[in-house]
Amino acid sequence: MPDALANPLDDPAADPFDIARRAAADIARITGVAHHDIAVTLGSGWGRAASLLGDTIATIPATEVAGFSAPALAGHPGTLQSVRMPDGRHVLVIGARTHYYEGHGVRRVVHSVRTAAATGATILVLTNGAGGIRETWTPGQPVLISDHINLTAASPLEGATFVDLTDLYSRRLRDVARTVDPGLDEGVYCQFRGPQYETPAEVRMARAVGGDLVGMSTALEAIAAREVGMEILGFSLVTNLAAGIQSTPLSHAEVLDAGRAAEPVISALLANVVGAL
Ligand code: 8IG
Repeated sequence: MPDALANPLDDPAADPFDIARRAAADIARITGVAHHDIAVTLGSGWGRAASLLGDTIATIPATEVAGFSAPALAGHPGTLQSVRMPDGRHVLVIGARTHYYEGHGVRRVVHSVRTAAATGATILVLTNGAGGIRETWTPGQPVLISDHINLTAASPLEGATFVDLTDLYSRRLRDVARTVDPGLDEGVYCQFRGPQYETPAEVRMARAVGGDLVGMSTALEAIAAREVGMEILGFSLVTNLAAGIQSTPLSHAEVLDAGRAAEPVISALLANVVGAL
């Protein structure tokens, strides 16, 4: 007998794009908004952007939408929000990220991206909290993602799906972001599986191979977004310097504190950038 609490994505025979279309239909029905133009995934520290984007039409618990699950992490609200911007465009704000380290598989990790595409969104803005490798960066600083290195050894693509990842983090959208804040620096994001933070040796490795930021999200989501043809903008909030770059041990509390302190500034930045896209 099927378990009513089971996630349909956990059935290996299910088509994840079918479930994404069902999720989009759930969102349209519950919000009353038939089409979204832009999707924004909110990571640690970015949570207050939604209310600055425009009028919230509806906030729905992610658990009411096909394929989504309850949040695993305190500080992540587990909601989807439909926001109407002053120019009339609709933004789907995703506050319900599933991380690869949760161990539920890549289909669940990228379900919000596929759902956003199925609602009509053609632009995806991915935000996260990350460790900074460059010594000139300080906690609380937002950085544009210019490219990524996927160190998870996983992929959201199934079968012989050969997807080009050139200019994955759109140069055009990064240029738009810099019209809002010309001081924005950019760097290469390395996704590790986590949930442990890196060893100092792993951070030196990440730096040696061209990484500037270390985190546990975003790269797999960006790959899935490219597969469905979305244009991608990525932002990291440097919440801590990566292990060994800073002299003190990393703590989740420190990460949350840095996020809270930076939140008003970076949320306003994000809202202004999305308004300009
Ligand atoms: I916030 O230093 C945050 N997320 N992998 N390393 C990794 N993820 C992070 C870090 C970090 N800080």
